[in-house]
Amino acid sequence: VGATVGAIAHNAGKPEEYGDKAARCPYTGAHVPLADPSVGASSLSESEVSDKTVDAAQPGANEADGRLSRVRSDATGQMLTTNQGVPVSDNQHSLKAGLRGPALLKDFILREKITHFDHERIPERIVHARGSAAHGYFECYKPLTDLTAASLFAEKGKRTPVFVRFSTVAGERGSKDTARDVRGFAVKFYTDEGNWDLVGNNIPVFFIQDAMKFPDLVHAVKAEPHHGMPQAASAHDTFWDFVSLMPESTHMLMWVMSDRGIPRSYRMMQGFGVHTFRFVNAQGESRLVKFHWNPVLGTHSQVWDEAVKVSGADPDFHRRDLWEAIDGGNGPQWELGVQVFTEEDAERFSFDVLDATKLVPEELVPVVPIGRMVLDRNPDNFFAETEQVAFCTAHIVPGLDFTNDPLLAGRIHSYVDTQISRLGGPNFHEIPINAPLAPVHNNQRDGMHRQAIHRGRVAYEPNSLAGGCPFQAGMAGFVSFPEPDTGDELRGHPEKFAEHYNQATLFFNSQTDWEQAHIINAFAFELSKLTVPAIRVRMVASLRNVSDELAQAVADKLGMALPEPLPRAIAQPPKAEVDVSPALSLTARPGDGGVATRKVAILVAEGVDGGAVSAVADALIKAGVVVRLVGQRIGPLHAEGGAALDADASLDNHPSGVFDGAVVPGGEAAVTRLQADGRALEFLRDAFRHGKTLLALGRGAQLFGSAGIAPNDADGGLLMGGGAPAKSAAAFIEALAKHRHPERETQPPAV
Ligand code: HDD
Repeated sequence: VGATVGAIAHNAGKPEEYGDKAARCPYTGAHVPLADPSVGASSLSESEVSDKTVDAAQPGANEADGRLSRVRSDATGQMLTTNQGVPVSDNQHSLKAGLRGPALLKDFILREKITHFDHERIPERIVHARGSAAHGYFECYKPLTDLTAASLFAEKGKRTPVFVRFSTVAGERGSKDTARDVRGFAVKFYTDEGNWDLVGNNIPVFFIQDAMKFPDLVHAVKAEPHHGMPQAASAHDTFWDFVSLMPESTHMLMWVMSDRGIPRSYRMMQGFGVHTFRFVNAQGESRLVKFHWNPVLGTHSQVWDEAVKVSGADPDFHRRDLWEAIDGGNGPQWELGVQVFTEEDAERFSFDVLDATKLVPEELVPVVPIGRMVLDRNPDNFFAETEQVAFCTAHIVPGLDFTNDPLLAGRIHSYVDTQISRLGGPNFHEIPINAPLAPVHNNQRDGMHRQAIHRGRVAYEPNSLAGGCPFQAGMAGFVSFPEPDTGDELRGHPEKFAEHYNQATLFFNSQTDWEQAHIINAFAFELSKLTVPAIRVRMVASLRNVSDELAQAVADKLGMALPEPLPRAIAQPPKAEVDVSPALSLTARPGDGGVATRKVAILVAEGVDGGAVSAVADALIKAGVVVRLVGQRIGPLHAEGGAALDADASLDNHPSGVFDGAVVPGGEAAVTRLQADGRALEFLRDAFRHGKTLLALGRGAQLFGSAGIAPNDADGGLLMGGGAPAKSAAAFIEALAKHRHPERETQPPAV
């Protein structure tokens, strides 16, 4: 017992838990094969689909890493110097005129140190301020040359380095990870024809249809300007005032109020390019395209009570989760899928594909997998990479193009513009994390913080003095797709943009019972926080256009009468193509069935059954689970019979929210101690209420009884053991793979 458990005490065994050393060195291009990626239906032929696992992985996945090594700095074994490289003799004392005398102005060492410190902060992003990022690569399944000339899709097995940043939207840089919010999913592809930034979200639609409204939306959702509250929350008057006056936001509201707004992990959420983009092939032919990232681990979320508690227990919950998974060699993977369709297809749809508040149902156009993305390396420095990375929707490469989506048009301007003030000038493309792998040659010169040293006397074009260089690429360069003339200049929107509710209804009707219940609870919670009742009434009136069942349930929870439906912009909305889209439920993507990187607590106290602890811990670690022995305090304790154990977490520093499941081993003395510890009872009640997988061994079942949790055979996640620990552990692992057990939920919670 001591040996096994000792190995996981105080993180000493972390490498073994997460994988061996070799797997944790992705720099050499370690290739983790994709275990049967589960994605939606495909319109590719069978041979094309079965062809998608790449047989010959190319070594050296992260070319971008080599480029960054040019600027890496490592002080190991080095002397302390000033910024000018002058060795510093004393870093503890400023220069003074006498030991008790005044500090001297000529102390350039003190002044340089303080001055640099004074300027360490840069403005945070106006939205998506809080985020976490990682390096990795994208790997193409098969050539897509018939559809696009984009070089990253040109060859089977071709790898393109990526840097990906996930984020919340509303909170400030230091806010919590588990706020109810949209999550950013921004991917920078360092292609060999320049950088392509696919700046998406974990939700396939957006709140508004036109960039003209974006500053208003953001002002409404951010902390209210008079008192600076609330932080990282949409549950306040100004947000609901704005969205209740903006019916086009209703569809997106459904997604944000669903469990999509509180993901379990960045690794377990989808990503979407949101807008309709264009693929353009070498012949100049174009198809419309929507981009989808589907996580191999499946789509999983927290429940609200859990998200609230985890925000206190670990405000860095998602950042830590991503970092630890990559650090341990379990870098997350997504499949990139595309919905490809023609302009003629689009014209037939009941909605406008230029309207970012609408999605294209997968039943209408299937999602076809075209490649996979693996994140396998953590940044070396948060500021240099994660903070300074500058994503811009304007960063696009030959073979891709924009459409006339009016939201996208504003974005093409906004991102470049914002980087100029955020990163201090127009040369932000030279910051190492932003610099393309493709060579850069143009006549743009100078500006703040210029790094390149341009040679020669020619900085204009045309020229003869430099032989005409750099010369125009002509058709080999980026050629904008010739969009046909679309009419007179005017302010307004196309007719189909005026239908606001069909897809909100589609989303609600496509959810399971428990997902619908969570949506109702979320609306009721957010609206309960409003101080102006009229806003609440207007919002519930709007929900009547989505579903009377939803509106009534929300109204009941708010103790209010059901208002008349909000008048619609169009009296006769077009009939939607589909009534239900199973792909919109979180349950559509259960994941690969594995439990690697999931976290499990084994509750221990003096006198615990050490044999059971050891057997269960062994089985879990073998399955890739991260195990913590959670004690009444951290440190050594004695198992039944005297064997030494070491608790590497405590009921105070690791409450149940940070775990995916918990095990209570037997051992009479231990169970008696835990029965008298309110924290242990609270731990189990929370874990139960949050739908976690729970296992009791031997007398451990008595602790559940004390917590008010009764055995229930219908609950697939409540295993009251009885059998041998190893056998129980196997059943526990199977239940853990289901992520959560919503079938036990009652309204209000019984425990
Ligand atoms: Fe945006 C950041 C995603 C609409 C203006 N946005 C930002 C980030 C993501 C998105 C993921 C963070 C990038 C990073 O990690 O650095 N934004 C979206 C999506 C949208 C969207 C999916 C709708 C489809 N955004 C949108 C509009 C505008 C902006 C309509 C302005 C007209 N977004 C910005 C910005 C930010 C930004 C102000 C803030 C920081 C930054 O760009 O670099 O320019």
